[in-house]
Amino acid sequence: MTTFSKIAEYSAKHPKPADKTFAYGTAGFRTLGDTLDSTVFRVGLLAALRSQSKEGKTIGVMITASHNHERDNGVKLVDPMGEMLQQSWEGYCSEIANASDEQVADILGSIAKAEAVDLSVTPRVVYARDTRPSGPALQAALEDGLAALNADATNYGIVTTPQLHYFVRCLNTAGTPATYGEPSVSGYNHKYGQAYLRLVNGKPHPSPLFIDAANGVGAPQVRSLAAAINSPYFNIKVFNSDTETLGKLNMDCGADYVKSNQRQPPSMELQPDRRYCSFDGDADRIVYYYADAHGAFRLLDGDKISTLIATYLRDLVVTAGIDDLQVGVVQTAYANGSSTSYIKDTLQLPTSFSKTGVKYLHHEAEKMNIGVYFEANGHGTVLFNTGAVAKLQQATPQSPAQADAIERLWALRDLINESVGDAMSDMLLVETILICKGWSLSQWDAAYSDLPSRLLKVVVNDRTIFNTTNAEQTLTSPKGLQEHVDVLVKKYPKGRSFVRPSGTEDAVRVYAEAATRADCDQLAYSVAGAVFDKAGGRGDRPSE
Ligand code: G16
Repeated sequence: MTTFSKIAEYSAKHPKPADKTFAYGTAGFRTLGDTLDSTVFRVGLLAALRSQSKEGKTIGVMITASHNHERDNGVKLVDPMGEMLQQSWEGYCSEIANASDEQVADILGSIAKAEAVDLSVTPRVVYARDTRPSGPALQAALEDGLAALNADATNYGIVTTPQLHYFVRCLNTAGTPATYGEPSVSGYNHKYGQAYLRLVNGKPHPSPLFIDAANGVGAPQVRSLAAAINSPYFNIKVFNSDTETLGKLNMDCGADYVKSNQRQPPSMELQPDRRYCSFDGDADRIVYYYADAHGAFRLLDGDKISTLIATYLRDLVVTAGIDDLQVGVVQTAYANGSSTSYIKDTLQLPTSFSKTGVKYLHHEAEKMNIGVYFEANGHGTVLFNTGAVAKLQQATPQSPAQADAIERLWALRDLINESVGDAMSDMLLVETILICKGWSLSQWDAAYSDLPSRLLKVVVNDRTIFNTTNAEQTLTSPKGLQEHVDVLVKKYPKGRSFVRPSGTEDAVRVYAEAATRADCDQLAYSVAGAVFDKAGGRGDRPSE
């Protein structure tokens, strides 16, 4: 039986900073790493309670700030199937993170009561962290939270965020028909590596893939994956792999840098005909890029990845002769307008839009038989819902081609990390499709042309005054700002722009696209300027 008797003693070691308010945002708590001690301790308590509320299923805790600056850190909970924490519990996270030190045990008790938690169940929690310097101290705080509730806790060390999600799903499905794999790094490498080889065997060997690992945990982990695959089908060269030197994580490298700046990391010189990709700091995002015939940088972001995957899956479903197996795509407001038109008009696949945050896209994708979801920033995956699995099981092939397509769909499902967006699993999926089609990156890129787009950040005094509706594309406050944005957008052919507060950084994001690069940049900077002037901009006013 869990008692809360030890909480006060442990809590005293992890006092909450009086002047701070914490909010469980787009991807958990994210802020300066050295302010998060009390929050991570309390997340440990809540993780244990969450496990008890799920009859002792294993809950995951990941300590990471992913794409954010090295001085930041964060923490998020992973639910039993490896998915993001159920949204109704996010409020509890914020509530307990902001409680006074003396209130912690009482609040935990009231959550236990509200959720009718059986405190006699043994809590099971697994945890891991990325390579950030604040990680070890935060891990110790988490361990105190878990010890205070006598949780059965396992430390998975330094792994990628998607690997932790995978372990959680493996642990909770072991011995069931939904068994997912071995809950270890070698189990992960084996599962995804073998599925990859099943799909590409017999095809021509690819040229090397050049990977920018953002100086993060993706570097050692992708090398370990390559060692496990141990085949000319996976020949990689890893750049930006320094996880030891302070200040290097995500600095002028990584998926967020490449997507936001629309250029390769300065540390990499692009050669024509080569394939490049970038992970982010915890390897849950990936973008591809190359130099075109004129040496110009060309980006293949999350939209391009999702259209590549959706096209391939749609073609396999057609070849398999499974008529009513529907493939759909979920995007956010950041999706390039050209990608949305391509999915709707050329591929003729259903699309739907959700708010930013993979937790929202994931739930939208679950409604589709095969739901491909990606954010433009390269964060996404594919889900096969129970209807899709049943249809695949019932399919009776009438020809060798149909049998092959069905087998490939099963192998693809094994290649995909369905618990969350995963740079390494997504990379193997993209490589598979390129190898099977015999495509270069420019052939992939030729499907449609992106509209010029620009993503800017504006630092303001208080980003909580920004509220949105319409999948975060329309501001409802500050008063009058949306009307101003609308006037600016109307000036530019194919113009589109929106403003939303970030859930992971202390900034407001401005997205713009338009028919030409010059128009797009003018629109982006005029909207960012309006935000700065009318809503308490801080620091330098955004300018081209
Ligand atoms: C996280 C979320 C993503 C989101 C990104 C930016 O990514 O998991 O879904 O797109 O933050 O969110 P925002 O614009 O609210 O700051 P990551 O890679 O940092 O975990």
